[in-house]
Amino acid sequence: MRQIGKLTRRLFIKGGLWTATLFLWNLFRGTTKAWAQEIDSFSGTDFVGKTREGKHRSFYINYWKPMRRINAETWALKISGLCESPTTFTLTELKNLPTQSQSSRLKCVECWSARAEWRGFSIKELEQVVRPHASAQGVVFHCGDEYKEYLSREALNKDRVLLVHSMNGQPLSDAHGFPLRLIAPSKYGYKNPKAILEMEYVAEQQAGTWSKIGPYSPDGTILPGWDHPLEYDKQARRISGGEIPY
Ligand SMILES: Nc1nc2c(c(=O)[nH]1)N[C@H]1C(S)=C(S)[C@@H](COP(=O)(O)O)O[C@H]1N2
Ligand SMILES: [Mo]
Repeated sequence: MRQIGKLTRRLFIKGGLWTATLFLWNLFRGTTKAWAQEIDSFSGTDFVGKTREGKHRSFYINYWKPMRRINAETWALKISGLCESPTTFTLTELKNLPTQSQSSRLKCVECWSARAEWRGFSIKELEQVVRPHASAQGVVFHCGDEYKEYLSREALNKDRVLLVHSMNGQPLSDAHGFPLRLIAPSKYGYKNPKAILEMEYVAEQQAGTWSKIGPYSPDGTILPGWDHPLEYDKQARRISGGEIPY
């Protein structure tokens, strides 16, 4: 009996210590977690999947995966792969490049389209610096939400294809691809990658995220058919393929 008494007492002491340790550990974890949330209130974007809850009501917002908010101070556009001088550009450097503005319509394969005024620069401005090799056929865009898209250099160097940092007179919002996105008006929305982290010059065409998961062409040129502009009251319009003129 005395033996048993000793044993339970020992177990109790050990168990108590263990419980206390667990308690303190959880307390510590709890407070550090709360503290981390306070300094990083955007640890996942609010805009995963598809929503029309953004500031620009004529747009659906589309993000492939939850994403950490991009910090303008620490973000830099990385240019890698087949080029003479791979380098990085800060947002300030990119904003200092000669800018162009254009009004163009973004059309998703899921019917809708919407128009905005975009402001940015041509890829030529970057290519003068990084000097892609002759073997570089195209660019893979790596995005903050692990979205990936490929465009040929030929497509990227066309008129009205811009890397933009501003939408309707404001810096791009997180929802629409802060700090930098591609606008290629004759291609479907999925060829307009947002929240770009890196541009990688590659030798061969690669399938992007969307053409891997859906029945969508890797090339992504808008085909003749119908469009449902969100700001035109559900009135479907005929389109003849390529950039939408209205
Ligand atoms: N990084 C990233 N870019 C992306 C997408 C995405 O999921 N992630 N979706 C694409 C698709 S399918 C469309 S239609 C447009 C939508 O642009 P918006 O969100 O500015 O309306 O973004 C494109 N760019
Ligand atoms: Mo889309």
